[in-house]
Amino acid sequence: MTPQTAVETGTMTGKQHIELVEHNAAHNYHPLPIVVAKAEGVWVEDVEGKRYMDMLAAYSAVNFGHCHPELIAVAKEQLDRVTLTSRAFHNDQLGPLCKELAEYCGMEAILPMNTGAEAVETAIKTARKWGYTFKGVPDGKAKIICCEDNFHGRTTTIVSFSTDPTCRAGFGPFTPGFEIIKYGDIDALENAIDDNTVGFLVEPIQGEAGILVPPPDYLRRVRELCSKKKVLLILDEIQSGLGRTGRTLCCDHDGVKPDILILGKALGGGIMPISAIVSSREILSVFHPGEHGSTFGGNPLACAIARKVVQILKTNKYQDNARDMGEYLFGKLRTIRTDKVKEIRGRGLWVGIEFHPAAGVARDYCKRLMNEGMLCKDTHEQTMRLAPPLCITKDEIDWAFERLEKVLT
Ligand code: PXG
Repeated sequence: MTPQTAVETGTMTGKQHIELVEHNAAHNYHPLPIVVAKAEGVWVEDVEGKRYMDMLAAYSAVNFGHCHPELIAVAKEQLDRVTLTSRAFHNDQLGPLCKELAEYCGMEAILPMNTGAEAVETAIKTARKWGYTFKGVPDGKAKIICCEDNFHGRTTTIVSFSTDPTCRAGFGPFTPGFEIIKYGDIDALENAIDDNTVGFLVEPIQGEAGILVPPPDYLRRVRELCSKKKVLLILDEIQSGLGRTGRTLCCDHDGVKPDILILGKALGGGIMPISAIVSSREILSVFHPGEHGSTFGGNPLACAIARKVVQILKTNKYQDNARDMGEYLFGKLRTIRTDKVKEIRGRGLWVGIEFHPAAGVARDYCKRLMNEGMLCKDTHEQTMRLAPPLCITKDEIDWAFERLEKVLT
């Protein structure tokens, strides 16, 4: 069958699907050659009916598993009621979500957006305006400190403070107002803070950098320093948050509360993009009508789903399973005897396996695992990331481990 006929009859092979993307879409990704047609829990199925275990969970956007029945039910119910009002009018899901999410995070108020990058942009605007309003920073002088190897998204401002040449090259001129310091280095932060510093934007564990875990007391000391110097601590928990590390937020491990918390990905239950910054009423009071927003931000469909996500999180079921299955998986990984692996690190169900340069690139291992029926993804050249949906069972970990052991040794 020719590709055109196959498109029309909906009977395309995986190869034909990939060719369509190659020919008709920008090449801003390099996906593994699998075409998913449906999914449930930790399993996905390709267009030819082959099943794979998903050990990536859409970079933590599918923390509660694919097509979680309660989330799908809420989405379907909301689809039949109302999906979008814009913020020109109120809707009956936004208010409840704001209260429920803010309270659940132990904070006071939220500002909803859609994608993670939008929420990061929102945090940047908030911190700058807060600096001018509450800290007396001269207009146009606000400085935000960020870390080397950060990943906070793809907008022109966000790539302005990226240190990854691939993210930046060709996209200048860049937004000023950011200073980059070494991650995990408290002295570097102390030295970088000046009178015009309004915020420190940081990931509690750096995901895209390769699941880099900072020194044990880092976050606590960052919190103390930011409080002492009147600098907003802005934690990007878009990937680390909502159960991934075995606690609701990664910063919960350290008993640290940020001034601005950034959430995204799993907040939409893997169904709708919804992100938010969560903060205090005082900090969020910097915004007045017209100063910030988004057509879809706070839409009732996404809010209804996010409300169910908060309810699901309140059971602690997924956090507990991430902790227990994470310990189980790390325990098993440590038994592997191989000279290929340089380091295994992470927290909860978030694992980075770094290969020695001589052992080849991580992508090759991901391809081999794909052939064994398991999907995961490399980050940078040498690190493979495992981040399965948090509903994964012990038997499923055993299944995954068999394949990992085979491919790693
Ligand atoms: N902060 C962190 C820590 C992230 O991991 C973002 C912000 C941006 O979120 P949005 O929703 O704007 O992508 C992320 C995103 C990709 C990709 O395809 C993105 C992430 C991880 C892997 C791939 O751009 N993380």
